[in-house]
Amino acid sequence: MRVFSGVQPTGNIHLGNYLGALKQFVELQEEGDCIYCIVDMHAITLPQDAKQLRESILDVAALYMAVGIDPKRSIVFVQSEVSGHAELGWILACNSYTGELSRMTQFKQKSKERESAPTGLFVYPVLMAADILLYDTDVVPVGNDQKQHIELTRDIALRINNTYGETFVVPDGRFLKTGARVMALDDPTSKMSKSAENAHSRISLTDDPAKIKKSIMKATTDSEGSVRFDAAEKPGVSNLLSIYSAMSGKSIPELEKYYEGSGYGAFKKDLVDVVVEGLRPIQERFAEIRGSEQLIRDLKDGAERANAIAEPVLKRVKERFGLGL
Ligand code: AQP
Repeated sequence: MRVFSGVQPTGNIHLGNYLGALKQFVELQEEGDCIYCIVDMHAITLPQDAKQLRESILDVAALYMAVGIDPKRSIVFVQSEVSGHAELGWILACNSYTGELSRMTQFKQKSKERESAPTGLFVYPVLMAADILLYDTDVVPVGNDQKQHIELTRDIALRINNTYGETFVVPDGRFLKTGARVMALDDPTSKMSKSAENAHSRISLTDDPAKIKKSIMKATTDSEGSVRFDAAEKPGVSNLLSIYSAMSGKSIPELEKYYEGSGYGAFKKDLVDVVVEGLRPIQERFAEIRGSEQLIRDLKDGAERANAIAEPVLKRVKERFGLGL
């Protein structure tokens, strides 16, 4: 089973990325052949500071390894180091339609905040399809917010297979039950995001205990005062319960029972401890890996190994389309 997924280096990985995607990345190493990418070309669909982007690429790579991705067992690399992504992206762009891309909710959300949206933001899902199809991927572990993009990838692959003959493996998304959609702490109706303006809307994996405490204690709840899961009526408390459950391994009913009769204060304080202790070993490993020269060596080696898989796939696609000599 070939597994592929990626994270954008648009800031530090947060609990949503971790619980929705990265935890699966680590687990899947037991089951398949895993390729994990730092998708820097996706990051530039919105303006980035070049110096900051380079740092973020290395931060995300070190965080991948700090949460338990083994760069020897899996392939870890930076997207722009393998040119096949851009090449295949163009071929897929010629086989996708503006109508289907206009329906992507992520594009609608991100473009509505600006006067004029970059073309790259519009074709982002096509590049994502190329990332996945370039490696004959079977399974794509992602958060729920990526469901629509995975569907589009499947549609494009099937369309090309039907028109040009068997060209691509048609991949499946893999979504978790708990953590698949972690919501913002300040607004539990929108997802936790790296690029949201309010830093207290998220918990980054590298946040120190004081920041974690402040963000959780400020988190939006409700006036009812009872710790119970009800995503529609109590989205804030339900989000905190999901985070608590995913970080501690305790079930939501177990937590509801434990906090029966106690207010939000005690619940939030315990959640602070669970998150701080859960992130401590990751932060210790991150500090070691981020400063090491081995990190760059692992990424270079990863790009070579990724390229060795991508090249024959791209050759096959070009042959099907009659491209080149
Ligand atoms: N809130 C979330 N809950 C669960 N999973 C999430 N993911 C993102 N946010 C949540 C999953 O994390 C992986 C990497 O996401 P990404 O960096 O490629 O892009 P994104 O989904 O756009 O993430 P952000 O954090 O919201 O970044 P910005 O702010 O830059 O757009 C994906 O598998 C995603 O599903």
